[in-house]
Amino acid sequence: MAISEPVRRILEGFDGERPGTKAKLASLLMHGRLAGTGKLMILPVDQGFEHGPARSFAMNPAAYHPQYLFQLAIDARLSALAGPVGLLGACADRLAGEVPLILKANSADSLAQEHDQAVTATVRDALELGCAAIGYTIYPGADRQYEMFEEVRDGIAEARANGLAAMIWAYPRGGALAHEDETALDIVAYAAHIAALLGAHIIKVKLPTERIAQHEAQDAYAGRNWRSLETRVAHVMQAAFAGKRIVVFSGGPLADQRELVEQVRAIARGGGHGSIVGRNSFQRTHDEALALLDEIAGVYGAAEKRVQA
Ligand code: FBP
Repeated sequence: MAISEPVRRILEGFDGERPGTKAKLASLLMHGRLAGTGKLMILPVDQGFEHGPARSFAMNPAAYHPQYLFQLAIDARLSALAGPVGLLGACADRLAGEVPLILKANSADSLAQEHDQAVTATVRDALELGCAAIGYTIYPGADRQYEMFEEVRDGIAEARANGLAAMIWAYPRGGALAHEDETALDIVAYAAHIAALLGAHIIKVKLPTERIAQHEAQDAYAGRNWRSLETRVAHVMQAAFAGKRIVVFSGGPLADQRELVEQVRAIARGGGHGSIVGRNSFQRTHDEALALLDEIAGVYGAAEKRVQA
């Protein structure tokens, strides 16, 4: 596999990393419609765990079936499918090699009140499933954040020792954070930075708002205009080791296609590495999802059509 120049530059940002882990990052960056562009489009499907099955799949019941979700990622020629061990295990053997996999190795449900995640899979599971990476959620700000950081530290160390890449879903919440603080610019940038410091190669955050939540950070953010999403994305990239870590932005709840594509344009202009779009993919019909993902891929510079002539 020849590595494109944009991907080579991204990999240089990981100099000092183990060759096996860098090769896994290269395999993600060189797969699918966005292969070689330096951008990623990932389908995450852990919402059944996080939000419950009906809230996740009732809108498009085909999506209750793991094979539908695999096939969607394959048909859209996405960079990867991310999900918990049971979901990946349901189809990984039959569809081995058709789409790179990221094992979501911790999970939470919305039945609990505490902001915490249980470790629900191991590095061994990721290796057996043929995954390129293992992923964990952290909740910076939560009362149990330090235990989560320690669990993730152990998981990432083991993943790297076994030649896997590591991804962190960095979602501030809980503790003293008000709901609107979770997506405040300073808080999202802080969460991305913590994820980079914990050793994540790929970091997932929500799109930041203009809000600055921390009183102590007001001065540091004063005197700049944060009105454009592009500028805010660029700041989050800065917080991720000056753009040396791969940062992808989440899709969020089902939204209008035009609005989503506008957000993707801002992510691209701000130097973000791509999108991780779950509900907005599998809560649409298969054809509508492909149309949306095609348009997003076009914004990120996909060179070829999804279905080759
Ligand atoms: P979406 O594109 O559906 O927002 O998926 C991204 C994701 O990170 C999922 O992996 C996760 O289940 C979900 O968001 C969590 O969303 P929330 O924090 O809003 O519960």
